Amino acid sequence: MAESRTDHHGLPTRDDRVVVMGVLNVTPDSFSDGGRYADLDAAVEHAVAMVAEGADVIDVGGESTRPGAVRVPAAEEIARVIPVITRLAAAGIVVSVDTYRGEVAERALQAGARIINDVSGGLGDPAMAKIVAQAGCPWVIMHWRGHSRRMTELAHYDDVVTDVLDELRARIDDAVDAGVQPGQLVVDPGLGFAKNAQHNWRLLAHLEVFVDLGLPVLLAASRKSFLGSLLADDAGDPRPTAGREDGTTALTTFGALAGVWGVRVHSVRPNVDAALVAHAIGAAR
Ligand code: PMM
Repeated sequence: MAESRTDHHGLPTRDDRVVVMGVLNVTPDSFSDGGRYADLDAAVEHAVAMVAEGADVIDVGGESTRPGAVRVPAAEEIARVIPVITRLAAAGIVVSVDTYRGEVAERALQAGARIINDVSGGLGDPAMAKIVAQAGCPWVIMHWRGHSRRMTELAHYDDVVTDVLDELRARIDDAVDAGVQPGQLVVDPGLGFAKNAQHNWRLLAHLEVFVDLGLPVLLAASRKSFLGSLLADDAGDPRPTAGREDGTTALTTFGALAGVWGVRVHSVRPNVDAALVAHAIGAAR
């Protein structure tokens, strides 16, 4: 089986499929796996299991970003993520840290994280861009309009595709102005962040405009609520997170065929399979 290799900034890529990033939320309140991996050994065990299933990166997050979530203090976020990152890095696992705090990013890099996954695209902390420029590491910049507490009220667009694209371009320009090399950047349209279900579907339908930016694109649709709404039962109740796996896998196939670099998912094995299927079709064209 092919292995992932890293480019000179440390971003993994593969010849046989898109990169699969396994989600490891070490928070008591994340929407789909919150609370289950708060214990250090259990978190490490789960990460190792995801790597065994084919995850190329483990994305460690210590603060929930679900709509309405309340922020945790930086010290608490650090206390949650650093011990896990230290253990995973020591085991040779490629770790990204899901944070928009520069201080947390810096500590995570010292502990062995190789990628910064910043859902605020640099807007959450003015210190972040300089830290990334200094470190030379890959930086996922996601489209973001504000903290979780108020993101529903920020979900207004003239045209969601062009607005998100323009706002992402501005984030790229800001990053480059701060000394970050374009080759360090990965872009993410930010499904579910200040977006309603219709916005998410429109972004997915036009994924190629993000791929055309010429930077790697990360797609993070796994178990999100727009899937729950689509797959609602006859009474209109959304499908619970555990039942959104097949929908997630369908989007991985779609995203891989649309040319994304990677997918961020909770359940690794089915998405690795989907990524291989998509690659086989692409390669046969
Ligand atoms: N979504 C969540 C967390 N981190 N990171 C990126 N780059 N893109 C996302 O869409 C994203 C993210 C929220 O989902 P979770 O609670 O399952 O981690």
